[in-house]
Amino acid sequence: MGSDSSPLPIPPDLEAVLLATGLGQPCYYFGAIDSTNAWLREPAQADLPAGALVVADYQSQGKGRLGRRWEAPPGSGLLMSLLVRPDWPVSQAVWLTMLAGLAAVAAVQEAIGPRRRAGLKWPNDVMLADAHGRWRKCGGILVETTLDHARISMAVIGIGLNVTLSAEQLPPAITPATSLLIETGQTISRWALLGDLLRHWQTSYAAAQGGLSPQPVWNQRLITLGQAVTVTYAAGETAPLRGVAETTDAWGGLIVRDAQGQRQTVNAGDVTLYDPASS
Ligand code: BT5
Repeated sequence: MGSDSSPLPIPPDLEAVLLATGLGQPCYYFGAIDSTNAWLREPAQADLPAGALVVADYQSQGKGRLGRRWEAPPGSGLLMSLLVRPDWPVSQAVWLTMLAGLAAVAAVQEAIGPRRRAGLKWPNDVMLADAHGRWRKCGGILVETTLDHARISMAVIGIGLNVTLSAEQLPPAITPATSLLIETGQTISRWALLGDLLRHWQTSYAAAQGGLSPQPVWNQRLITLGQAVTVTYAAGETAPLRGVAETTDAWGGLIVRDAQGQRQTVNAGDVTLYDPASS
C-alpha cells in the first residue's frame, strides 16, 4: 500500500472541522493506507509544508514503538499524523511527544466530559479510567524525527485514538485497552475529536516554539507519577526495575526510586503500574 494508495476526497464533516480550525493544511485522507506516519516520511512527500495532516480510516501496518503494531478496525478510531518542522535541538525532541500527549488527552477529556478521567502514562500512552478507576489505554503517540546537524528538521507526530471500538474489537495488549465508546456509551465524532486535538496542539506548540517547556504540565497529566511501577526494557535486555515513579527529568526520562532507595533514570522502556499488595 503506502505510495500505491491514493488520497480520497475529504469527507464533508472532516472538511468542516478543518475549515473551522484553519489547521491541517494541506490534508490527505485515505480509506486505507499502510501507516499515516510512514506515508509522511516517504521521499515523495519530502516537500510538504509544516502543518500537513494525514488521516486514515484504516492502517494495514499501523506502527507503535520498537517495531510494535497499532491495530484498529476500519473507521473505529482517529488515525492521524501531523508534519512539523520545529528546527529545535535534538535534546528537545521529547517535547513533541509531550505536546502530542497533552493535546490528545485534553481533546479526549473534553469529548468524554467529567464522568471519566483521562491521563497520560509515561512515555506515550493516552489512558482512560474505567468504571472502577482502573487505567486503560485508549490511545498512543509515535513521534518520528528527522535530524539535520543535530537539529529537528522534520518530525511526524502520529496519534492513534480508539473512538468507537467495541469490547470485542479491542486488540490483546499488555496494557489493557479501551475506547471512548466503551467508557462513555456514546459515539463521539472522530473529526470533532481531531478538531479539538489540533486546536490544543496549535496553542501549546506555539508556546513551545517560544521556548516554553511543556514538561511541568505534562508531569501534572502523568498518571505514572507517585505510583509503584515495574519498568521493562526492550527485548528484556535488563532485569525489570521495580520502584516508585517520582518525577521526570528535563529530557522526559522517568525517575524511579528503587527498592534500595536509589534514584534510577529510565529513558526508554515500558511501564506497568502495579499493585504492590498483589505481588
Ligand atoms: C504506541 O506504541 O502506543 C504508539 C501508537 C501510535 C499509533 C499511531 S496511529 C497513526 C500513526 N500512524 C502510525 O503508523 N502510528 C501512529 P507502543 O507504546 O509501542 O504501543 C504499542 C502496543 O499497544 C502494541 O504492542 C499493543 O500491545 C498495544 N495496542 C495496539 N493497538 C492498540 C489499540 N488500538 N488500543 C490499545 N492498545 C493497542
